[in-house]
Amino acid sequence: MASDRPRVLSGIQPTAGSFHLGNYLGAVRQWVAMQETHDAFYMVVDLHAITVPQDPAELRANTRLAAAQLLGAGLDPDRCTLFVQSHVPEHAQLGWVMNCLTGFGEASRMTQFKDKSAKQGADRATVGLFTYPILQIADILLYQANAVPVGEDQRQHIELTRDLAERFNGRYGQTFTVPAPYIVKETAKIFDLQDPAIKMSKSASAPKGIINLLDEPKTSAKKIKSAVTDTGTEIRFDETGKPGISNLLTIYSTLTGAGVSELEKKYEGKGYGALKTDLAEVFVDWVTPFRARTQEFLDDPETLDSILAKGAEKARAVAAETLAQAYDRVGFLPAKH
Ligand code: ATP
Ligand code: LTN
Repeated sequence: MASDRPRVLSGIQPTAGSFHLGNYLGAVRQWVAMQETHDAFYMVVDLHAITVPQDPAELRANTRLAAAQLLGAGLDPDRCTLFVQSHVPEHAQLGWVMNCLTGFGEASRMTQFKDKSAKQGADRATVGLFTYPILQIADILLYQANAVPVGEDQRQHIELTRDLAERFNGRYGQTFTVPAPYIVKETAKIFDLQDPAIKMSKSASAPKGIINLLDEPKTSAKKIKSAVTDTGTEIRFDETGKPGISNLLTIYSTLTGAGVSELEKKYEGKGYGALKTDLAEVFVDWVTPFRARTQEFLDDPETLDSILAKGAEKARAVAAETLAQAYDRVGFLPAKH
């Protein structure tokens, strides 16, 4: 089905059981909104997941779990194309071509690689982790995406994607759409509840600092109530002076739709405790139906798998066309059938 809407593409890794609140507010929330305005392609990036060691049974379960959470968050298979990256072999195929166009130095400057490889030690970090951003480039360019909704930490990868699209187009003729990052300023970086100097992250946050959406809501409510706050008592949005309170205000505002200044007024003269108690309740009210919807898809793996199979079929139709064009431009001899 051809569409005159702009294209959107994004992906999320099945590397943890549960999404966290940063994933939802920074990325997935935008995915849900953009199904209404864009021709939307969203995927669970299992090829990216194996850049660090994965237990096979867990990876398979987490891939289904990620898809169920995306549906639970509001993706609608009638409004978007939801699929699993490894079901579309064109990603790895275009990835190779892109590897051959990317400079070694250029790839070496990716901060995510530097952080993650430093954590693992140079000997344990794989070549796959090094070329991770280049596979991501292929993901995006295959779908001729105009916009890529992600959190702030992904900006550098999208910039590299733009550079590579322009390089390929310059060398071989117009082939790829040059994509733009779609990063919502307010929620681009949700911070750790215990350490508002770092982003909420499945690999870096301590358990008390991260809100996992599939945890018991009571557990998350407790974490919100014990979030670190700043000195003073005033509830005011001030990212440098009051990073803890500002983070809670961002979360509150996004989950309810109330403006930050409205919230500042509402809590004038009240203490941090009142804000945290109310936010805990807001979160529980939001997450309870999310968990129930996710569970419905987990309880019905046949439906889930059939959504993913249809998604892969739709995705392949688009990806195969772009790959054929790219192969032709590069000078590969067409295979005769
Ligand atoms: P890791 O800790 O392994 O890097 P992660 O917790 O950052 O993982 P990803 O799976 O890498 O999560 O991210 C999925 C999406 O969520 C990406 O678009 C990413 O930019 C976004 N995201 C992740 N953490 C945050 C955050 N704290 N605030 C806003 N967006 C985020
Ligand atoms: N690197 C991304 C996941 C990802 C992605 C993509 C995001 C893989 N391929 C294509 C946008 C577009 C991350 O969230 N860590």
